[in-house]
Amino acid sequence: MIVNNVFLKAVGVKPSQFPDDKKPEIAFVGKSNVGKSSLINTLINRKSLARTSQSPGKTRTVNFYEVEGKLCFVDLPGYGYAKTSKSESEKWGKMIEGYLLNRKQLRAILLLVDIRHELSANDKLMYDWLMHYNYKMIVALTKSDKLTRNQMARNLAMFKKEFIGAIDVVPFSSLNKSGRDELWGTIGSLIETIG
Ligand SMILES: Nc1nc2c(ncn2[C@@H]2O[C@H](COP(=O)(O)OP(=O)(O)OP(=O)(O)O)[C@@H](O)[C@H]2O)c(=O)[nH]1
Ligand SMILES: [Mg+2]
Repeated sequence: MIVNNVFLKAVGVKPSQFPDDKKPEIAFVGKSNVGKSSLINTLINRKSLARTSQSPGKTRTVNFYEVEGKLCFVDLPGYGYAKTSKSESEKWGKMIEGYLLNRKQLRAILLLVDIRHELSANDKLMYDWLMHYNYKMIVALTKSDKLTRNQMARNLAMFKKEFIGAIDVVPFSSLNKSGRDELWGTIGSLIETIG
């Protein structure tokens, strides 16, 4: 997919601030610092339209990026940020639920996990919750540039078993762009079939 036309359409923390057009949306979900904003930048060929940071907790709002006038990528704040206070994490929960529940335009979730690590309790909760609600899910295994080919193959096989309900499980690197084409292929056919 060649992307020429993308812009930040809306930023919000509650449903009344979310855009109300009908474009299909894909939401990027995962632990803080796993690489959600970086993955969006890679998919849309932009260096830093979605703001990224070395320290977790960078994305604090729900950010809507319209892509080629056709679909919308939704960048969400990450979960499991250790320094977050209880009231902050309650706010996070409300914001995420406010988006994920009842969002008619939402067609699929792109769930991100770090390919190097075992799933956290929060990752498992999120996956189970998403499966329970029948979301269509694509999994990106991020930071694959940090592993050797053998390690990558081993962890990919492990994650495919964990994420048995996902449409696709794809090793990905925002450094060397590997996995980009496969992710676009899966996103493209999903949008074509379910619009
Ligand atoms: N080596 C490597 N680093 C990555 C990759 N993807 C992201 N990073 C780095 O990981 C850090 C976090 O990336 P972000 O894209 O900001 O992560 P995020 O999931 O949006 O984080 P929050 O907004 O805090 O939830 C940054 O320093 C990125 O450069 C990757 O594929 N490979
Ligand atoms: Mg982010």
